[in-house]
Amino acid sequence: MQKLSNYINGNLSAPQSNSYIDNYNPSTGKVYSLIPDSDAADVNIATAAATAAFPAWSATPAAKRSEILLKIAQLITENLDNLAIAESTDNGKPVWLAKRVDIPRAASNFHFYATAILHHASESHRMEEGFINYTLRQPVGVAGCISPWNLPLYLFSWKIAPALAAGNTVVSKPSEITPMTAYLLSELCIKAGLPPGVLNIVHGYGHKVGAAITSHPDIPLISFTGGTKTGAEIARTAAPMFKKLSLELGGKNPNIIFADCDFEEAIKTTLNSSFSNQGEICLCGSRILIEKPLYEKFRDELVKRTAKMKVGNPTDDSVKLGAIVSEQHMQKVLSYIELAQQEGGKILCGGKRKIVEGFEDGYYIEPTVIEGLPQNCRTNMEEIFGPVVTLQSFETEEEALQLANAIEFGLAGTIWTENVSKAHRVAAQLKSGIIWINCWLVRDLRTPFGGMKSSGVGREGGWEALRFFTEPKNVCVKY
Ligand code: TXE
Repeated sequence: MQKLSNYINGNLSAPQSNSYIDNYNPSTGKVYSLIPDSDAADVNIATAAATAAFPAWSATPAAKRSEILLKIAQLITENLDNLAIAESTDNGKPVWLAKRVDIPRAASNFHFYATAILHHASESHRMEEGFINYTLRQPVGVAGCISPWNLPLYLFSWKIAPALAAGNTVVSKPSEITPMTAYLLSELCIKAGLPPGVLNIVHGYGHKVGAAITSHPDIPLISFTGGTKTGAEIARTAAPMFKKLSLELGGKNPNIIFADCDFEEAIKTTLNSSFSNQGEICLCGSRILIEKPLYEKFRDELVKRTAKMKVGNPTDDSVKLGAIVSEQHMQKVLSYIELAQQEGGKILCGGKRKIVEGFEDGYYIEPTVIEGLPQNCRTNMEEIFGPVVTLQSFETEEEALQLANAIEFGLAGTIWTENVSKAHRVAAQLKSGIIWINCWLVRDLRTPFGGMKSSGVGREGGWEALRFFTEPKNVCVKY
């Protein structure tokens, strides 16, 4: 069985413990590879390598750093098919989705920051009294990057590309549930000629490797995407050490559908925002709020189309939903469907584990639509992170906003209306970091990305990420 390696100081190596964790293929429920069960000892070695590599990498001209990162982007593109299959095998998502979204986006992340760094300029402030200030934006040092399992290479590269472009070195940890494409990336980094120690990838559990990264005194900056509970734990560790912190956490995003929307567009996109990637995207809309006059028509059409969505073998191109990432996560999602019924919800379609012929042990769930629940129940307040959405109706704009904002999360939201004034009015009042009007998940990498409230702290994307991964220093000169 294939054994993955850590990537430390330019070498592919076994963990110090020499022990391994089973890696499951969620579409079959079978173990198919082994992941290093690394611990603090490996993180210490990786951090020492990253610390040693920092002076040379941060002094490398941006154009040279850019060249190497562009080479990595090119290698990702050349290996698109292999990487997409690997991502699907590890995560359960349809291969076509990984080919169309995950892997091209990973290449774009490197491409974007490799070129952005060439345009990264800093500010200067002249004072009338004969002084001039300029801001030096210097790389911070060793950046700790911890990423989740839902968009494995996409989110892993979203962190390490700007960190490296800005001149930091990195100690990173992909999710232990989906480590494969990060491992394949380490092979590509070697091919691309990334100097040893610049990027280190340590595989293993969050409570061992992740905790060792967040508490390491020589890692002054942490970028994390994952669950809100884990984010709170990381913040507790990092705060007394005064680390720079960027946290992208959970969501419970509303889709606000006004009666004057373009019905067909709203339905089509809502299907996507509900069930893309099996609903395992922090940006998925999981609470669909529909203006009363449209409620029944919208509900009936959504349910009709949801019931027709094909769930199954992720390598089948006609499949819309693949497998849920792990047995544990499948059980969590199913327990929320159970809870929704106890709370008085009515299942309009789906609601069960799906047994797929030939893949009987795989972790599949039927796309599920639920109605009849009040906003203040757990089903409508907590992140489920699976193919489950609830429907609620509202009568006024104020009520829509009140429902939309009545949660601890504030990551994203969509607004559907043909009334421009109303769209802007509602967008301004939604307490979320990202709003889409009459669309969903349209991503321009220049825009600020992140959430409010329990959805996170800080923004990444565009200049925001380059600002986060650098330390501003003001230099004041008398002339
Ligand atoms: O995430 P974890 P889990 C949400 C979603 C999901 C819930 C829990 O609701 O059901 O979080 O998922 C590492 N110190 N999202 O438990 O554990 C871990 O190894 C440092 C939303 O799988 O947060 C992995 O690499 N690191 C989300 C990463 O954190 C630790 C995507 C994320 O895993 C750690 C995923 C620790 N103590 C889940 N413990 C999104 N925002 O997109 C774990 N990790």
